Amino acid sequence: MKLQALIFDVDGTLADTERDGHRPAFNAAFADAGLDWDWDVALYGELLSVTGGKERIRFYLEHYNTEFQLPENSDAWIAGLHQAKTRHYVRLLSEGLIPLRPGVKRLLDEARQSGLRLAIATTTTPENVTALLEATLGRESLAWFEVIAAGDIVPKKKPDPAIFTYALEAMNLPAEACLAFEDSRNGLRSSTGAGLRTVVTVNDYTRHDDFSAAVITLESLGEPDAPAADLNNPQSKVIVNLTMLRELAKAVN
Ligand code: XBP
Ligand code: MG
Repeated sequence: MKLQALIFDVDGTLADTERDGHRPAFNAAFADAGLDWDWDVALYGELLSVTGGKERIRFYLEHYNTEFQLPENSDAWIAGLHQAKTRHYVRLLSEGLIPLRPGVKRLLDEARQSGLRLAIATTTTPENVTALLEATLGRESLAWFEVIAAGDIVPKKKPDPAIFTYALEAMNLPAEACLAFEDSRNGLRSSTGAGLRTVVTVNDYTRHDDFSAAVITLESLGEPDAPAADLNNPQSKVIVNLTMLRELAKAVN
């Protein structure tokens, strides 16, 4: 089937947001609340096994900080802490410290010029998506994406396929007409669970994950002056463009 749309994950895929964005934002919110919790780079890598910030805080308390006495209304308490984290995260992004990953802007531009439809399917909070797009591509870029499916819009977060299924239904497209872009094992399980062929671009937190279900696993989308390594074929360096994506969209897994 002809390729009609590209569906992008956000964290780790559009930009390397986790280590230097989400992580310090969580720590700043903890400090504001008078908590002495410190999520260092290594611990945060372990906590990334759970998607969703609120879910991640609860997982931390259940597995890494079991002494901590949660207040009675723990859902509301965690939600308040997480709102503070979102405020810090949006501020960090607005400072322009987190760039898009190589090839992202180039590919979005090419897709728009060719009339491909664009969507986002992410676990992160909607404000975070807006802040990233505004800070990196300008305010008008929000309108490039026909659907921005984010956060608690579906009852189950990745690896559940619900968020990708939601985006497909909102676009009224079958999975065979689309490609997904992901950076993590949980993300890949979600996209392939929705029937989507998926291009994976790894980052330092995810490069050792099992990506055997991806149509291709790359270091990044690549730029003309810095092509990206194919992790399963290290001699091959690629610059992901629409010609290549149309071929991948035909690939049978
Ligand atoms: C992203 C996440 C998110 C962010 C934090 O996963 O797991 O939880 O780390 O965002 P994916 P919130 O890239 O697979 O969508 O704190 O806003 O939940
Ligand atoms: Mg991701």
